[in-house]
Amino acid sequence: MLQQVNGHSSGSVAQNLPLLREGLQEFLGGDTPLHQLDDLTKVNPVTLETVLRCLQARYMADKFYTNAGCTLVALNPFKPVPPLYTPELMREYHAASQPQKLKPHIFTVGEQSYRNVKSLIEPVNQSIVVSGESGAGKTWTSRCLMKFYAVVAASPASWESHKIAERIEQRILNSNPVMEAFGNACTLRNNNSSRFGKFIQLQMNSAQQMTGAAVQTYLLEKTRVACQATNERNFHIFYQICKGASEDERLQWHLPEGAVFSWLPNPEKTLEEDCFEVTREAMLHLGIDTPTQSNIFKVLAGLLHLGNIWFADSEDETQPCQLMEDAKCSLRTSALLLQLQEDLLLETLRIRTIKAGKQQQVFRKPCSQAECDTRRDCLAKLVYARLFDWLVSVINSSICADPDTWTAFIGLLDVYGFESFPDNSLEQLCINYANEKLQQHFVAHYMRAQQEEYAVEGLEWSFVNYQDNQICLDLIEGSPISICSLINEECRLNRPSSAAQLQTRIESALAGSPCLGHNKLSREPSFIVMHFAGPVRYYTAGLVEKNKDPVPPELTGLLQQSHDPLLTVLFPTNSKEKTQEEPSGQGRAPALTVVSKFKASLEQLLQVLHSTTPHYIRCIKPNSQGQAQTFLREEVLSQLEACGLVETIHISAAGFPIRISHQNFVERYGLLRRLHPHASSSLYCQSVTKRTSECPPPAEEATLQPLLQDILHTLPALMQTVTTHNDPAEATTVPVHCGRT
Ligand code: AOV
Ligand code: MG
Repeated sequence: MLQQVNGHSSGSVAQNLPLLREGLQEFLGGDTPLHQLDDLTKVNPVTLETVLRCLQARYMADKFYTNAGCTLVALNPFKPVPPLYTPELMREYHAASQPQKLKPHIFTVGEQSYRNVKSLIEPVNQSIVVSGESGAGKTWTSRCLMKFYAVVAASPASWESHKIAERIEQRILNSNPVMEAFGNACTLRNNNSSRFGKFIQLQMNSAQQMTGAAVQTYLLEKTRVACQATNERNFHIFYQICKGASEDERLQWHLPEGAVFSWLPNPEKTLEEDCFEVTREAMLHLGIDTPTQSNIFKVLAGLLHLGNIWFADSEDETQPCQLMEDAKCSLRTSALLLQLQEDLLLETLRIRTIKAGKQQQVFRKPCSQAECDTRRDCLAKLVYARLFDWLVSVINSSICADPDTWTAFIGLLDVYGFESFPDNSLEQLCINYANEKLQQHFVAHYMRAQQEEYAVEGLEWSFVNYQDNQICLDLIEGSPISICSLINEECRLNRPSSAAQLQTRIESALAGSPCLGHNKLSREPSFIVMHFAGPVRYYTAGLVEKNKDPVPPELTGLLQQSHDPLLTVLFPTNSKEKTQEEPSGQGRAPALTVVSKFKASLEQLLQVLHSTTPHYIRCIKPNSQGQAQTFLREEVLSQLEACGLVETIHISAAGFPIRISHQNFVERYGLLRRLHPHASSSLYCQSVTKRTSECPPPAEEATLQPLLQDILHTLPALMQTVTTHNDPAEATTVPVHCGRT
């Protein structure tokens, strides 16, 4: 049971300590101009309109970061703001006795997480969840946070003993350009859109130095290798090799100037992400030497040539499709670059082998032109996805520290943001599903859990209503029937089913869900999900096939016969791996579908997040054109609504945002007891005072001053109320009221 202590008695502490009064005044704010209000809990009254006005005023005054209670709002400047990210500024936040008193910044969140790792008795893992829609600035933010830790958590010894290139922090930073070159692409929403999810654990030793890192990635959008939407591009790396290769390399990789590749749309678009040199340099630092790099780029060039192989339907169904005349050269070059036998490559692309009967007799069946195209695309996706995973494992082996050298981690989560395109398919369903899960983590952790705790502990509290996205998640992933279960069932039954049938099935089985939108005016079979961030129409054509993601065993078999050193590593010949990874030969139902694998990996991620102390950064996109100094109210408004920012501010303003464990509280502030009766009455609840055995002996007056300053630092609004549990065995937190009432 919690006991709430009236905070009025704490006035005497303020009399004794001018510092405390100053802190209180600042906390209460005043007639501050809107753009100078750096905490949205100080906006009065807190409504969507006032919050929007404040953010707009700040954006126009080049103030891109604003506190919003437990979260930090980050507006995308869409222009370089170098002074915001200098190492000097990083050090300033790091050295500050009270970083939260400096201007709101991602470095405050970074520093807070960093201090949390050490300040508690047991090292506690931290996570920083960066969210926001596509193009809002998540990847930028997590990159800056990594730079922050590379500066503030660098081990001093290594500066002397190693060259820059070998330093662990530098290697960790170098993982970014490599992973972005291979995993990011230009989309309609963002020129540098992450097409995979990433959770990086920055590993800290007991001296709070970063000793290593481990990257976990989630579902790369591999379909992009062979299929790009209008006005979008393939992964950056393909453009980098085509634009940045030397004369010699062009010869080696068969990439003459001006060569046209069907899998390389919009090459004329020049992006800063096209810089090949940066990728190569970073790969070198990660231990991927020049010959290995050349091998990788040669294989990628092989894929580009593969994409230029086209077939024409054969007039005689018993005969294989014809290779188009101008594709012959592409076939030869592709086979050469991938070190495959040309005729075997051709045969595998256009002839299916089926094992049937008791004796498992092998039948050969010519594929239709459409099937040949699918097999070609599948081959490219297979190679690219394995290459990406391999790169991640190489990066991990280069940056991961020995388990016994670190004690806690700070996790940075940067996944693909919510997206809605004219055409949405399984990729968008997975991406938006991931975003729903993260939103739910926030809702569950903050909105719900916090208020429920107040109720359980008997605190006076008027419940703040919030939008719970559980209903939407039930629609997507719930059991027994949900969108995922229906798509999976189609895969399991392995029956011919049209896009229209799938639409009907989803709409009839899930008609009761308020999150299934009314599907009118659809040009093709589709269904609409009302996501927390807005409605999205998903087209059902190809959904089941994408979910099955079938890999004909002949394709893996073909790649296993390659003489290329890299492909030999990516496609080893041991059969164990084959049965694990390719359960989905043609005609067979897959053991694990894309959606079910994704769901399992998301659940794992959330388990990790739940085991950490989370911090939230909400990235907001001020306009969808990516223009600086442009704040489109409507667009920002919908993002604020979607993430429930106003509700978050209400809960933060009225709630107890600062929580420290009971034990830690006693250890830290125990010696104030007795010595300072007023302080003790305000800082302490009776339960602590009663438990004399836990309290350190009383301190001298001299010790008290720094201690009170520490309190000021940790609990800027302790003037109000301090409560704690009577039974510390049962209770673990000491919520500190930080409100203004
Ligand atoms: P995202 O990660 O949230 O989208 P990014 O981090 O890639 O978005 O940001 C998009 C672009 O906005 C960047 O390429 C920069 O040009 C610009 N930008 C973002 N933050 C800043 C900043 N603090 N200062 C200057 N420019 C910035 V996606 O990956 O699409 O969900 O899947
Ligand atoms: Mg990104």
